[in-house]
Amino acid sequence: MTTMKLIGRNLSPYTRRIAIALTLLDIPHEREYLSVTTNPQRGLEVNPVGRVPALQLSDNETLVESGAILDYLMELAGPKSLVPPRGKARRDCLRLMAVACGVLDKAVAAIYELRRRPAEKVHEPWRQMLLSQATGGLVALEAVSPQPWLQGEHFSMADITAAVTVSFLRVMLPELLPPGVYPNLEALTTACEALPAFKAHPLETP
Ligand SMILES: N[C@@H](CCC(=O)N[C@@H](CS)C(=O)NCC(=O)O)C(=O)O
Repeated sequence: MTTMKLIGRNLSPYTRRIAIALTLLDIPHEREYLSVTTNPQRGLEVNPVGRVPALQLSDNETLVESGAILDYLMELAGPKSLVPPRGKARRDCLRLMAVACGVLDKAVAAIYELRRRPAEKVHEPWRQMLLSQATGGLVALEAVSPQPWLQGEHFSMADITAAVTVSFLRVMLPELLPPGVYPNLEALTTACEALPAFKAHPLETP
């Protein structure tokens, strides 16, 4: 294998942020649109913990975990990196990405609570706890107030991660985004989704 291969589908926001970064960085790649829900066995073949995304670099090297995959891609990108190289700007970017991914982790867990359990085994207080944690992250991101991006003039992986998060929630957990509550995040997401790299990897419907 000579071209790297991104494994995972664009319904996964963790996968989608990698796909968008690959396109923005002009890194040639192939895709395997794997759903680990319908094909858990393949998920375990590509990642010991059966999750997407995975990035296959060669027949004997596969990266897992979207943050670790991005670390590799940004190293490859050098000066075109979508994460600032050092200092406060880098720390801010990593923190914003972590908050957005935290929102996703909690939202995905809340979705699994409803979709993966029999109705009589859903523990509503736990689901509400997950929703309040996800909301905490959204409120923190909203407070950053993009101008026009989360890091001012510098578009970064923080914007990509926040936007794929909001787009995913709009479809999968709209109760987390009551109309008018997150105007800054809504505007940021609209601006990101208008970019060709986002349009090249549209969110899939479940
Ligand atoms: N922290 C991981 C999260 C990946 C993740 O949770 N992916 C979901 C798809 S959105 C998945 O594969 N879920 C299957 C499972 O956990 O069983 C990352 O950033 O890559």
